Amino acid sequence: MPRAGIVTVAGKPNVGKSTLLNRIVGQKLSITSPKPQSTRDRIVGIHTTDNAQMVILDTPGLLNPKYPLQQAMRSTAVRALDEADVIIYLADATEGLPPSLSEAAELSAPPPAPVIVALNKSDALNSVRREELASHDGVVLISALTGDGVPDLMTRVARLLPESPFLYPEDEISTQPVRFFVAELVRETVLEQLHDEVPYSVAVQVEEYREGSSPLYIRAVIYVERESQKAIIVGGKGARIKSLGEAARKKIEALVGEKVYLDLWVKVLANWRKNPGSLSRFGYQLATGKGK
Ligand SMILES: Nc1nc2c(ncn2[C@@H]2O[C@H](COP(=O)(O)OP(=O)(O)OP(=O)(O)O)[C@@H](O)[C@H]2O)c(=O)[nH]1
Ligand SMILES: [Mg+2]
Repeated sequence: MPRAGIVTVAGKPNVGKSTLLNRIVGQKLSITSPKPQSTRDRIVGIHTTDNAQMVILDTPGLLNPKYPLQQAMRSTAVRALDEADVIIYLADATEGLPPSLSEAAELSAPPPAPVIVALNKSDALNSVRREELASHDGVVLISALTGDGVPDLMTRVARLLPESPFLYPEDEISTQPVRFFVAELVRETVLEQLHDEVPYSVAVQVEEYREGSSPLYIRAVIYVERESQKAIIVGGKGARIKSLGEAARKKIEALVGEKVYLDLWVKVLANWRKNPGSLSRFGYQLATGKGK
């Protein structure tokens, strides 16, 4: 009997969860950034081998929420922990041994699935420190960036999966639609090119995706919270939005494997991060009361 199940990757912001998902799936699905809080949704990546299928859930970094968008991010991460068959608790090796997942995430009850503690960014350690950390029982040292230690982690995860037929066709790599990933790539580009509060005030929606057109026509809207942010995104003589559009278009072309015409717009949706209606419009789900 093969093994199959849900593997949730959770941990503090910026520890490399999305980089790990991309490494396991072998394709850039989840956006990554040196800035924390880049992932806001649950990102699904599917990894299938001869005898195991892992449905990997990348999650927003666990933090203490300060406003409704962060509450939605936290409850998304907590729900993904509840759904897991196996949990990879990822931490930054350069910060030493982490507190337990329950402690770090301030969970009201321990997570229901077995937890593997993986310390990432081992490439940034000196050899003495690396050996010292590797000597701790129950800790797997990895580098999502170089791939070091990832096969060993995968073997340990596979052993903990329940016996089950595969849940998805073997060649499936995600359950999310391409337009979701397109919007995320635009947001990643904003994280790369803009700083301070602006990227955090940005949400992106694909409003038109003209299947069959050549080049593939995609209209996407960058939503910001204030007029002043809109002015920054547009830039002098439209220079910034042009450069955002060019960089995002290249990433989208790599994803869809064809030429793309990216029609990029900027709109203001005042204080959307605090507004439940706006959050649900962007697909960010606030807590249902459970698991908070
Ligand atoms: N040196 C090193 N850097 C890494 C490694 N893995 C990830 N990073 C870097 O760490 C930063 C954060 O990576 P992400 O994958 O976006 O982290 P995350 O945990 O998904 O972050 P959030 O979604 O914001 O919670 C990026 O700059 C990555 O390139 C690693 O193994 N080694
Ligand atoms: Mg992430």
